[in-house]
Amino acid sequence: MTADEQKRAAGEAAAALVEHDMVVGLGTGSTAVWFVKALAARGLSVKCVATSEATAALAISLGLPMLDIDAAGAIDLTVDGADEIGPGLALIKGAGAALLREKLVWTISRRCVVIADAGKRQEMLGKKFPLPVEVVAFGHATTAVRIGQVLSAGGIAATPQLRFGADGPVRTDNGNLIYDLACEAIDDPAALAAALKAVTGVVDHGLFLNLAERALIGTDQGVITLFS
Ligand code: A5P
Repeated sequence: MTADEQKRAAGEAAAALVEHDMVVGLGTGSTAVWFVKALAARGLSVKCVATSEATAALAISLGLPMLDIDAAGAIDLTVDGADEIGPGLALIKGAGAALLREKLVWTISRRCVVIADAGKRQEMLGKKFPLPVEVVAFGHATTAVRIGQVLSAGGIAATPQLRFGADGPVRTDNGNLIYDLACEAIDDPAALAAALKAVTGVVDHGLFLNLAERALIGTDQGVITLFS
């Protein structure tokens, strides 16, 4: 099975968890796309809250009814991808630069299900994927220096790298910038999460801790479920 086939299997398995009349959080990224398509194909009476403009556009094109996050208030079930899945279902997210809206949706969800291909599982967070941090544009280089100091204090020798796309620095849906932190290993995700969040200018980071209720992982042997 290719990684994309595994993503599709996980997304379709997650769509089977959705019930009539639920408010559903729609994740962002290539795995979440499979979920959104499978959910739309079920034709349930649901309302959806999107975690990015891209996902909203896809969902609307498929006829899914959308709800503003503030109108939703609470969400029954959110399904989203991840870049790394570590012990206890601690996650790194944000390769698609949607981490802030994702976290806003996840934190008001009764249940969060992460969907992924098998390659996303890691024994320790940070080994494979850089940790994204969303930063306000004003003074961002100064904020990056302070992020570097936080990393040094935590024994992480990484220099924050401003994320670029084809047209220059990547802007998030919220107009902010992304710095990527190639941590190599994150021994204490909770401590790093708190220290990053305390830096003025940091809006949020891609560490999603104690949020996922379960993971549906596509593997060559089928979709396996991991619980937190
Ligand atoms: C979007 O910002 C991310 O958090 C994605 O959910 C994550 O990068 C997973 O993306 P894929 O499903 O494309 O691997």
